[in-house]
Amino acid sequence: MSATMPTKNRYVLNWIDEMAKMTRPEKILWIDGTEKQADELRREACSTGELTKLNQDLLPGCYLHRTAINDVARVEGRTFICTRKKEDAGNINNWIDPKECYARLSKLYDGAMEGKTMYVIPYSMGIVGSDFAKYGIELTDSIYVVLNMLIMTRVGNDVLDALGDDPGFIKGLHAKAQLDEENRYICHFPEDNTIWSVNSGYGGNVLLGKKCFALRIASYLGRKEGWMAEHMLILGIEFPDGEIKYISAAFPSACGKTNLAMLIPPEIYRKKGFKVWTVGDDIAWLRIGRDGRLWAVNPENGFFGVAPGTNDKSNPNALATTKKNTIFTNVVENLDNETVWWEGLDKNPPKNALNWKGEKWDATDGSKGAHPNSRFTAMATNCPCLSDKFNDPAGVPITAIVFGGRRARTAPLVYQSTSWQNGTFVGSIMASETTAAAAGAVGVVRRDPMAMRPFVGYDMGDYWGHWLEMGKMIPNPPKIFHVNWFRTDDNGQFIWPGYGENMRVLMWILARCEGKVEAKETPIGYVPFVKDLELDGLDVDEKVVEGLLDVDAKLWLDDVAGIREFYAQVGNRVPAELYDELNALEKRLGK
Ligand code: OXD
Ligand code: MN
Repeated sequence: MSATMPTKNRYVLNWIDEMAKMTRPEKILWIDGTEKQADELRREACSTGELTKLNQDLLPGCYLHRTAINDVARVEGRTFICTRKKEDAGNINNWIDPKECYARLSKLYDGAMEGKTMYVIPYSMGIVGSDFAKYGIELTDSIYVVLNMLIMTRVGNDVLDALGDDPGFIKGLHAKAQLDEENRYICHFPEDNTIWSVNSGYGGNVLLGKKCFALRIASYLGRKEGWMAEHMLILGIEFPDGEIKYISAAFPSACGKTNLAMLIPPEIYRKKGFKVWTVGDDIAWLRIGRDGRLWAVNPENGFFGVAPGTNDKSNPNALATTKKNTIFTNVVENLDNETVWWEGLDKNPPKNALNWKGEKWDATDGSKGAHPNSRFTAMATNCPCLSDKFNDPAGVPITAIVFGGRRARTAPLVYQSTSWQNGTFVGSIMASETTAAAAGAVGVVRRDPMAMRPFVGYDMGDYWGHWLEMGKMIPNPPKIFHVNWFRTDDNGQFIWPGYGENMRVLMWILARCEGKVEAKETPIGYVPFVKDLELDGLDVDEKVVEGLLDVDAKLWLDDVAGIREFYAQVGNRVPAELYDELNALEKRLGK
């Protein structure tokens, strides 16, 4: 490499040399974070068809990308945690011995960048130079990855300056190779600070700062270093007197995390002067502050949101966020005005259009135009309700942690755990059901503890142990709650209106944190008295809300049996304290 290198860090340079020897790119380009360089790359990507420039009057700075048809989502079955000892990866993760994995993938990377450019992306998760920040370098042969990373993370030479001569950076290697599904691997080597991804071009598999680093590797580092990396949104509720209380919340995919993070308060609150501010929609890094509270940052710099269903009712803030400098992936291309469309945007699908595969498409044929997992990648700073603490290196103090799942019957609208240990238990038993709404049937339960099932970079039992340890170390911990927006009636219809109305539940949660309201004790924890939920302006009967809050011991006893099975699957590192919680719950339920 030439003398014009933006760093002298020998760990960085030696590693890049080694990776380049294996992948053999024609040239190497350092990404410097400048608009000038990004623009050249956009131009190049448009010339090869990797990107399509959209209507710059209607959607300034916006582009469209299509992935390969066989490459549209994260691939949990091809995602591996490669610790030296299998038991350290645990039973929930896929595992390959690191030596074997390096050898297997080296063959796939061999010459994979021949005739191509290797882009070197120095990036920071968190604000460069802050206590929370962690640095990574991603090597990739994809301009799409570069342009997405420029939105989703903080990229540039200041990252290299902040890293200095330190070896402490996450080494990420990505090559599209042949996009061969059979040989697709998303591999994490937490003991080596390394991520190798090959044969994919889909965001969740290749934007290595996101799930791979900020959750899988970071969760491992968090355990070692005494902090937490969680699959959580962060939002602030501003009271009329200007005080802001922050909540972080973990939900499995398809439970409306981005919508909750950007919610518009119902009129009753708006009129009084309440506001909601978004700090993050997907990932939170949490540390104990000097004041003894738990403080959170969103380590990302943008949103990689699901497009379908996003509209000016469900999430006007997200929609506004996508109106400039956004990369759309796998949505419908409107050929008449060079804009984009997706199912649920509005009721006017374009007539002259291409679907996500790039085929001529018309909604009247009954097929979907956008892929259900089509995405927008947009700068956080585009978001109208972005918190002014988004760029605060200290983060925000968390008052409440909320877990949520999609349960047709079992979980009430909201309940409060009785302690940090009990709250950890509540997180560990989180679950979502696949809904068979039409038949009114209750679906299959998938346990997704803390919404981290696909994202913990080590053994799940040890991860729960880390939660318990953190609880002992936080002098003034947040209170822990569970919500369920998804209870259904006998016809399979959702009972609770959801969306912005969820703020009513968040307000009860905050009131509980401040000791302002009493609650009803049940076997699973504290649930609200209906009188303490703000129902004004809501078209839901008090009796119905009463029903939403009930705890059916029979259903919960069935659940206890399911939890036992899941704990057995997690294996022998499940902390004894969680079994104590489970046994005590079973007893309280009357078994
Ligand atoms: C996810 C995502 O899959 O945030 O959870 O993309
Ligand atoms: Mn997510």
